[in-house]
Amino acid sequence: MSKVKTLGQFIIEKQSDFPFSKGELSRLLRDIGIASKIVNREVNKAGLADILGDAGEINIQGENVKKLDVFANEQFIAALSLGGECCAIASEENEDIIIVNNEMSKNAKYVVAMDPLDGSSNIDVNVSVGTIFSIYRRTSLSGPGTNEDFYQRGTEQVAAGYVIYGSSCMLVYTTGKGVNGFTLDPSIGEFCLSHPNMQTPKSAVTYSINEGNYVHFPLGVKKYIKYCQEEDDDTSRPYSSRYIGSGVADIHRNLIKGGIYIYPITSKSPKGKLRLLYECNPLAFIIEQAGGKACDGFNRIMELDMKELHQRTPLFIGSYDMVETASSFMAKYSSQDELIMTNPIA
Ligand code: AHM
Ligand code: MG
Repeated sequence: MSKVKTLGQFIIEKQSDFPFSKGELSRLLRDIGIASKIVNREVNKAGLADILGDAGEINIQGENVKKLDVFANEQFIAALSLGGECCAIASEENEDIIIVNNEMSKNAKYVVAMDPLDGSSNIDVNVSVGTIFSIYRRTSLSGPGTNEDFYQRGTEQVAAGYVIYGSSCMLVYTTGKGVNGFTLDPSIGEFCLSHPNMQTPKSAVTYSINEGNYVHFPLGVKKYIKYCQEEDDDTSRPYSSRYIGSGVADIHRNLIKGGIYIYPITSKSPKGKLRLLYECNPLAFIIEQAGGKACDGFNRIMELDMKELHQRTPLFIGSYDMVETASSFMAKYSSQDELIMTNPIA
């Protein structure tokens, strides 16, 4: 008898956690798993196929779109549309929501927000990239999904997860009852439970931030970085600096080994760079479920109001004590007014 538990088996087993569920959420997670496997196959052969480099478009965030971004976006949209459990999709790659308006989906209960290929600057250099997803119950009653269905706080997420296309492919997700990680076994084409009940260390010795932007950081972040670099035996400082530039990969490593990831406001990105809906909220849900913490420097990420589909926010996320310490530097040396002044929607 094989001891391997596949993602499909695990999802069915866990369905009993939701006594009134009719299995829609399980099928949605299954659809995401299928799209991830297809994207992983393409990521693995990216160096061979003609899918490297720019697709020659600029996305709505003003960044170059890579061919794999386009491919991943299409795959996830196709899987979610055909699956019949989601009535609208919000994607980093699309300015407006995608309304799934086929007979099967138009009255579906859920909406899905996603960053189909996070870390896109790393695609053509064989460095890990990822997909992030976040699932909400719609707030509109029936018919096609609406923008308002996405304007919910992160605390309302029913499930969230990410896929990391790394040295192995992993899918990590939560439905609010802990975090579980599955590794793709390419020989059988299945995600298998490899990291049950993931917990992140309360404190650790790694900080992840793009220090190239140092001069543009708020004083609280500059002071915290200096604190990380000071010598102190009791707290094992100086800490190590690790920054891949793929948020999913940095946060996945920090989830397992402990650490803090920060993307603060900078004068280049006065509202922060990362997006609340499909990057920060799902990552915050996972990290909190694993015992960590996520804030914008002052406020809990999952309690921020959603006012724009592609809203940006600063992000401090990771080991609980490290995020607390970084926040205390923000409280001491920076002002929440910096966020409000530079962020008219805050
Ligand atoms: P993307 O979704 O366009 O790939 O941007 C998000 C990424 C994060 O994954 C990563 O941590 C960060 O942006 C890197 O930004 P920078 O190059 O400014 O450090
Ligand atoms: Mg991203």
